[in-house]
Amino acid sequence: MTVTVTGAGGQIGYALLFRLASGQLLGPNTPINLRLLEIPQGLAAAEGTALELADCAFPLLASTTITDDLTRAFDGVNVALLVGSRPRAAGMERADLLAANGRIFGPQGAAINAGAASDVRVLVVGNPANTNALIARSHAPDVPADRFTAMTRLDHNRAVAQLSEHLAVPVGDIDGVSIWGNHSASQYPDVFNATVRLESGGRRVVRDLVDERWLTEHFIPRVAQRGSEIIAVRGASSAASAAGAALDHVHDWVNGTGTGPGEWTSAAVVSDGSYGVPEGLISSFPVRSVAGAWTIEQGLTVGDFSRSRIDASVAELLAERDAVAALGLL
Ligand code: NAX
Repeated sequence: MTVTVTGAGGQIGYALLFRLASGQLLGPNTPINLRLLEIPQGLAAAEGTALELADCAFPLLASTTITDDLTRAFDGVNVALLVGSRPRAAGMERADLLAANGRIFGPQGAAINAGAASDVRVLVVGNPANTNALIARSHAPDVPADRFTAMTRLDHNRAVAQLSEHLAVPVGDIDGVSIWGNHSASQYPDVFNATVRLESGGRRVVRDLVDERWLTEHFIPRVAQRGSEIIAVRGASSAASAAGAALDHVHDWVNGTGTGPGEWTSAAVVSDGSYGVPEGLISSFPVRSVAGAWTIEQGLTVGDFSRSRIDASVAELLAERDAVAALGLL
């Protein structure tokens, strides 16, 4: 399998590539041809990482190519992890940020359209992830739209971890958490369909174990602003946890999620209109991977508390879509 990682010289790249090459992305039986895409000023860092990858002598790593050329990077790609993006600089307006990223993700989408393998799967990690994925997708008309996704798995994992800590139960005993909307502070982590496995074998509904005040004042803002919390404490943005979530996303996409009650995860996928999210928008949903494709979990309870929060995050996605459309980036 050919796996392309953009922004490979950055800190997520450094946390991601060793686990990826050891087999944690596609499993222990799939050799990988790795393509590392960087901008010219990032090539040396990517080359340094590639030297260390070689020194790990990973049996599954068949080849490593480092390039700043889009055609070379995406030729025959099966899995594209689009990590590199243009961060918001001091004083940068939102339109400038969207325009700068449009100049990155438009050409990358076009290169994927031109050269990717027919089974290509794309995960956008670089922010603003949902809208960057929308831009890439709009430049790849020959690739099925559902192959373009954006990462909210880190938000999902953060939500599960917060619940686990609050309820003092193992993370593996929690099911049915969902992230809705945009990968931004407006995202909505939803526990209304979540349950906790009991030692007796039964399950308890999470909503019966947490009060609304904890949800509104602690859980929702802490999950949504966890990235800022990490920066404040660590002095740098999340990298290892973001890399872990990217591996989780692609691994589950390729290998499938659980089929039992509540065994879904979260990913930003192209909306089919489910739950009132406008068709075509790349929004986070509760999803399962079935036969290698994401499907949106249907029939979940969405009460007023959840509805207003989903709508607010979707409104932000629509505003981002309108802004990039106005800039001619779609
Ligand atoms: P770094 O600044 O450490 O690395 C980014 C790398 O991308 C740099 O080496 C840079 O040279 C490269 N790059 C920039 N433009 C490029 C282009 N056009 N083609 C190829 N490479 C390019 O950032 P890092 O901490 O690795 O984060 C990467 C992105 O992930 C950022 O946009 C960040 O906001 C985003 N995140 C997304 C998360 C999510 O859950 N979706 C969570 C973590 C992270 O914040």
